[in-house]
Amino acid sequence: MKIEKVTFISPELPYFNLVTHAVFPEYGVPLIATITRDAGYDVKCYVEHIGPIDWDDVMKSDVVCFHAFSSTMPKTIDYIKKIKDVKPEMPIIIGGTHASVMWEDTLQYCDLVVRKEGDETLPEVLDTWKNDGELAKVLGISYWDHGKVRSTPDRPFTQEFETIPDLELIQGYMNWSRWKLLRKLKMRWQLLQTSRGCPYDCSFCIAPRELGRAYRLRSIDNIIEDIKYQQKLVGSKYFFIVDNHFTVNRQRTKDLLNRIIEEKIQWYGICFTRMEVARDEELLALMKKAQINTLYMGLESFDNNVLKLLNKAQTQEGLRKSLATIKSHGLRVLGSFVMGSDEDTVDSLRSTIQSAIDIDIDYVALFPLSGYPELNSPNIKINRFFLPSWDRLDGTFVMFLPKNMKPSTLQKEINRAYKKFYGPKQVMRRIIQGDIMCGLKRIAYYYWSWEIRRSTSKWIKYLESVEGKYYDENEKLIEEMLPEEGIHPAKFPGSTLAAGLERTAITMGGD
Ligand code: B12
Ligand code: SF4
Repeated sequence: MKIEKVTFISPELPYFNLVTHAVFPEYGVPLIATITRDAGYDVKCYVEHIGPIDWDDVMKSDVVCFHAFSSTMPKTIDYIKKIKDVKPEMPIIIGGTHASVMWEDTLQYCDLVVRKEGDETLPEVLDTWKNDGELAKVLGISYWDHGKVRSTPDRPFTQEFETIPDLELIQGYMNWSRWKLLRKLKMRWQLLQTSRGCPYDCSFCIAPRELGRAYRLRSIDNIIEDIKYQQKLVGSKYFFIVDNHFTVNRQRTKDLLNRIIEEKIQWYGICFTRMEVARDEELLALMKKAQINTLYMGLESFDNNVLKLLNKAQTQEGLRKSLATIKSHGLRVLGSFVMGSDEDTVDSLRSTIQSAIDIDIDYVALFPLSGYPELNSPNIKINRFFLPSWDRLDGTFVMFLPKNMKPSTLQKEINRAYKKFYGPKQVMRRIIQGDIMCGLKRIAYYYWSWEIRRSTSKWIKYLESVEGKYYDENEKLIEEMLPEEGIHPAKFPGSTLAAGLERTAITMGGD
């Protein structure tokens, strides 16, 4: 097959989200586009919220590759249809977390799915197609083979990931002047990866499954080169470190921080970490000195029963102690909370947000419990999913039936918690405490959380219109009322049951 021109598309998210106000590609997209370019292909990359898709150009491709979030699946499906209407023979590949987990469903819409990391898999697929080789030999893919679905075994996790994503491959990336950013209320954020994997195994989290529990490191020289390249390219100071857990290997984190200090890098960094970071005060001091000022921490709850159920390996007492130590180093904490597990009640949710206020956590991000409608989904049984379409699975909308409150109640409680945390009273409190910066930022977050509240209000109405008969007068879920296949049958929008197993022969490892 002739393959020269490969196009990547990442459709825009349909609803307000964490980064609505950021110019911010998904990290894996320019990365994998660069790897493909370096493998000798003519590559273009469209990240729809950054620059418009030139469809005439897309139609000239030899292969089109989509990155899909669950929430962008409906749009992805439309786009594939648009391409196939004009060029039915165009090979379409989908990759990313959604495709990796829901691969049978995803395969209904494309020719081939790359599961998990694509660094090595995608170039191998393209080379195999180009040289008329055997796909069955490529690890980590699922594909159609004469009307049958075939899945090869998982590929071992990539050990080396030293490619610096070429951001100029993203069409329109450089067309964001300061004026345009201001007009569109956006700001540039740069992305950086220094490690992959997380050794923990929190039950709701996809990270260990997607990127493994073994911790893999990128070389410090390569990281520094990446930071300098990005700063030179766009002059932005703001960097989001996408590592699932930045401080697993403390000595190595210190080495990196020392190098950042030595190189006199002027930036503002934010990283994901856990409470164990507070055991090492030297590390905290270095983080502050290296200007990684904000720690994005999966606190999840201040209720020990919830923490236990989520397998967080942390307690509220430990969290309180760690947070005090972290704050004593002048670091900011963005606390992330997962709301609505089977141990949560309205009271536990309210007391968690009150604790966040009392402890003076600087910022919060609140997520309803989430997962994928799989047969063995860890926290949410498949028949409790509530997903009329994929677009709602974006971490903002309640898309399951909680045990101890109606879904609409959970959605309202999240909105209430945002309003309380970022409300005028808390803004004033921070300003009176002398933390003007935090106060001002909270005003911006208040606006942002208002957008989220506005975006979820229609969903609340929808939930209210359908949830009633599944709950008793105390808002306890009546599980017997749930049909085995769920309310929106498990066949839709796409579970393991959904790919129509009867229609396909699933083979692992070729024939
Ligand atoms: C870091 C991170 C963030 C950061 C930075 C995001 C960014 N722009 O890069 C922040 C905190 C800002 C964030 C925000 C959001 N995130 Co986020 N995020 C992650 C996290 C923890 C790591 C992603 C990452 O960088 N991985 C490292 C790179 C190397 O991996 P990768 O991007 O997956 O790419 C590799 C493969 O997937 C594959 N691949 C990717 N694309 C393609 C395309 C093709 C064609 C092929 C072949 C292969 C391929 O190859 C790549 C290289 O190996 C993941 C969870 C996880 N997977 O660990 C969630 C995750 C991706 N996020 C998720 C969500 C929902 C969001 C938000 C929508 C939340 C919200 N409501 O606001 C926003 C969306 C923002 C956006 N537009 O990017 C979900 C997606 C869930 C889903 N069902 O779709 C995830 C999976 C977490 C979860 N809840 O399960 N996120
Ligand atoms: S929530 Fe954080 S600590 Fe837990 S498995 Fe996921 S990345 Fe690791």
